[in-house]
Amino acid sequence: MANEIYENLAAALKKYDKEGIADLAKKAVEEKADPLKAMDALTVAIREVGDAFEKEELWLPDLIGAAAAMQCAMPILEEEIVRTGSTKTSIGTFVIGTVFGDIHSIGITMVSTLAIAAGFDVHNLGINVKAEDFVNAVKEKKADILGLSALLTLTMAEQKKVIDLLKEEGIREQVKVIIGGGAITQDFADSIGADGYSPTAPGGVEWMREIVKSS
Ligand code: B12
Repeated sequence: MANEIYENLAAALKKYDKEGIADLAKKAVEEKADPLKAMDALTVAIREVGDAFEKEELWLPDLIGAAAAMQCAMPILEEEIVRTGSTKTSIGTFVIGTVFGDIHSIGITMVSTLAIAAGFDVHNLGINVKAEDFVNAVKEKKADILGLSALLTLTMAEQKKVIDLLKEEGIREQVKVIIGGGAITQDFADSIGADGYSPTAPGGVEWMREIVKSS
């Protein structure tokens, strides 16, 4: 039964069926399906749409349709993740955003949701965030961890720019930086001096929990 709901969610995303996918997400919650598995099924499906776009089998309106459908299901699943995982006291302060020039938002929404559920005080700066704005937010919020997302090969360099600016401002040692996003690899993370990298939102939040535990 549960597997069927994940398959149906993926199928609704591929049909860009905004109403149907929201109903299925509600059904998944009602039937106590695992919201993380539901998100995983949607992530796999939207990546398949992305792959077809790369091969020119689908076009930009398809990406937009798939993203719109995904964003109809996500808030319902996120609410369930936060509801079942939320803790009262903050275990650390986390600032996250997608770097300048990049408007992909679904990945940071997932990381933010899981971080809230894990007990972090989360400040999601959104998309297209300039290096200065990341650095200012780290100072203002006294962030323990900064998360940077980049989905485009073209915007990966912005992650380095943020880390360099933290160094210039003399606050690099005060904050741990974790990076992620479709284009990112561990080698790239090492090359720009990031503290952490994860290809997945749950993996990233697990790393964050370990960091605050050991500090
Ligand atoms: C949906 C989508 C869009 C939507 C975005 C809507 C939105 N609100 O986000 C729209 C239609 C707007 C869009 C636009 C574009 N897109 Co687009 N898009 C995608 C698509 C299909 C899915 C992205 C997504 O949301 N995935 C689902 C989420 C959950 O996955 P994710 O973001 O990777 O996040 C996961 C992990 O990476 C990780 N993670 C992410 N961030 C972080 C951060 C931290 C700190 C951590 C720890 C982990 C982490 O956690 C998440 C879950 O586990 C991808 C294909 C793909 N394979 O990703 C292309 C893709 C990213 N897009 C691409 C392109 C080319 C574009 C455009 C340039 C198209 C165009 N010609 O205009 C524009 C770029 C505009 C811009 N300046 O940013 C290319 C990028 C190629 C490249 N390497 O540079 C891709 C790979 C498609 C392709 N195969 O060609 N896109």
